[in-house]
Amino acid sequence: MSINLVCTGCGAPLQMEAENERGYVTSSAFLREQPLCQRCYRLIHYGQFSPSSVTEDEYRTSVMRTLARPSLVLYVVDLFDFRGSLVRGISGSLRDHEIWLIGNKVDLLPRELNRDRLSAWLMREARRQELEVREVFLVSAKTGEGLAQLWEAVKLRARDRQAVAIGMANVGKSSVQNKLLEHAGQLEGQAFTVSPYPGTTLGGFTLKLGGSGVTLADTPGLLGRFRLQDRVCQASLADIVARVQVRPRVYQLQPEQTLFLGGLARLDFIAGQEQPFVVYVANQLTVHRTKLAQADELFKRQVGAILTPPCPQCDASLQVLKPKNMSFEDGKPVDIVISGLGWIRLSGKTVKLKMHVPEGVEITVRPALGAGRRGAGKGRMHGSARAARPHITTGRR
Ligand SMILES: Nc1nc2c(ncn2[C@@H]2O[C@H](COP(=O)(O)OP(=O)(O)OP(=O)(O)O)[C@@H](O)[C@H]2O)c(=O)[nH]1
Ligand SMILES: [Mg+2]
Ligand SMILES: [Zn+2]
Ligand SMILES: [Zn+2]
Repeated sequence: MSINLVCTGCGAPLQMEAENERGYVTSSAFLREQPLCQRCYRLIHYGQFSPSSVTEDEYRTSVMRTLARPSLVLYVVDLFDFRGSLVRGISGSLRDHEIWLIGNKVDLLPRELNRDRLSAWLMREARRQELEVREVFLVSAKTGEGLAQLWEAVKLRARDRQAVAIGMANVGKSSVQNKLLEHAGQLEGQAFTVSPYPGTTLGGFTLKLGGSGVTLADTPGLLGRFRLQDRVCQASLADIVARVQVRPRVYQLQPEQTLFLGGLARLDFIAGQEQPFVVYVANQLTVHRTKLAQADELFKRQVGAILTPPCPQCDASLQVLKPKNMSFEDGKPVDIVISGLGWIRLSGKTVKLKMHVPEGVEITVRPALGAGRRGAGKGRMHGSARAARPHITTGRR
């Protein structure tokens, strides 16, 4: 029997035949007013996650179907991994709709990053991706920051159309939608299923809010081989995803020194003057400094042990790092961004480096995010005015 209904948590079409496939629902759960599939049930009640993700084709079909109605697109990005949040090749499909860029997880960013400049930067980056963004909101579905404003705006401007959350897996689409539900006063009953693992939402589906007349739509996210958070195992995910505000770690390095970010990325300082390298990764990730001459040997012996993640359960492709030469002339500070892991801020002094990451993981370079040398501490700051104190590690070995 095929049932013409979807799970009210993840959007998967419900079915009663195959227990191990998505959308499986028991007959008693099916009879509930808001049926939940078994996968959502286990996730919500026992924290058990069964991996399942949509293929690129399924993704596009599901998004296109959702966007067939007049929509206000809430394009959700994870501020900690902006580039990794961009859905490749989707701009064309969004062209007919108004787009708002929702920079989520703002709670993770160090406070030294000026919010106004961040918004302006997001707007520029979006334009570069050919996204005609009308508004930018910086929010945190975790702390609630910025969500009252977003809800007010949605309520006002999405009466005659649905507000659809779009974006890569794990950026927080469902979490943001749940916060909007909360602001709408719809606390009980339905909620979009959320989990720490990418690939939670499996289909596009809508939820009409009583009272306000607003309809919210959630869509699945895409996974990408170029993002580390989509490549590590479930246990290692907890080691690389930032949970609280990131504390920048400053390493004053001399040439011929190496930094390992866990065992997933490695920076070799080949040539240049002694200078600071500021690491922005999850606080719980171990950063290890060593001599360049010893780095190969250390990696061989310690990958999966001191240099972890990857762990033995992670995909074998993560146990091999591919080198890439990079050099920078004297100029403004830049960030080297490792998709799904974080970034390293260079001082702006001339430098020759070798960056190593697993095959396929994207490395990009951007002007240093937020405060540059002069801008630090100036301008309007939201929230606490105190800048995060960098943690300084000296050049001695
Ligand atoms: N620190 C922080 N974590 C967040 C925030 N919003 C969401 N998360 C976490 O990010 C993870 C993913 O959240 P989801 O809402 O399931 O993300 P999604 O985009 O719907 O993911 P898919 O359904 O897999 O595409 C969960 O662990 C959330 O708790 C935020 O503002 N700050
Ligand atoms: Mg989701
Ligand atoms: Zn479900
Ligand atoms: Zn692992």
